[in-house]
Amino acid sequence: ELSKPSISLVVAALKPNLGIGYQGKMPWRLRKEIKYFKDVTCKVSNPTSQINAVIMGRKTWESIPKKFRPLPDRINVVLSRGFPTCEVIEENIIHANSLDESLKYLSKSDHNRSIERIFVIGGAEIYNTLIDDPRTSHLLLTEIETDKEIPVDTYLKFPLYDENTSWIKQSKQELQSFVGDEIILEDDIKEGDFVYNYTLWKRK
Ligand code: FOL
Repeated sequence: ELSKPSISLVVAALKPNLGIGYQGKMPWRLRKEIKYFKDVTCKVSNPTSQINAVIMGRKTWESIPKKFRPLPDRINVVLSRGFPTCEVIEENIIHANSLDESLKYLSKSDHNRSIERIFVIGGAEIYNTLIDDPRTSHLLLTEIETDKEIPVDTYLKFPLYDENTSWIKQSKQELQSFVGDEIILEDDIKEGDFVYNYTLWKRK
């Protein structure tokens, strides 16, 4: 058997409280950041033989503009407790009623291409469950800062900055190696009222 796909969380959050949402939407629109999201989640070692998967909750699916979904060049898995087990809706869209069902589906080798990486792309409930799941090996966190008062009602409950955390922030060099040389990593990117940095965390 070939190597199992890694599971990574991908998320952008406002420091220091790790706010990610307000009234069902993201509190910002960061053009370069969403391009980074697209580049990172699409990138595979060998595009003719591999593809990545994105796993998201139903509300996150509904929040993606219709013209962008399913997210192209990725297998899109949508989770809802109301879905019946696991079914293929169309090319690149899978419905599942649990994370375990979706991982079981993705591990079956009946796809044209093998799955290199699995990215969990939200929302809050799924992130906050998966951060404590030992199958999640990586966290790609975009740390956003601002001077403005940004209304936020949804937060990551991530133990990153706790004293006994098992999550370690990796060097920029480690992040570069994870995303590959084609992706240019700038520091302190400024867009509107926000400044942000891309980070990679690994479980100890
Ligand atoms: N992680 C990070 N780092 N940034 C995000 O914005 C983000 N967003 C989500 C999950 N993890 C994230 C969930 N929300 C699209 C829209 C919303 C969304 C995720 C993706 C989307 O439409 N993406 C398109 C590109 C759109 C564009 O070019 O404007 C894609 O193909 O990925």
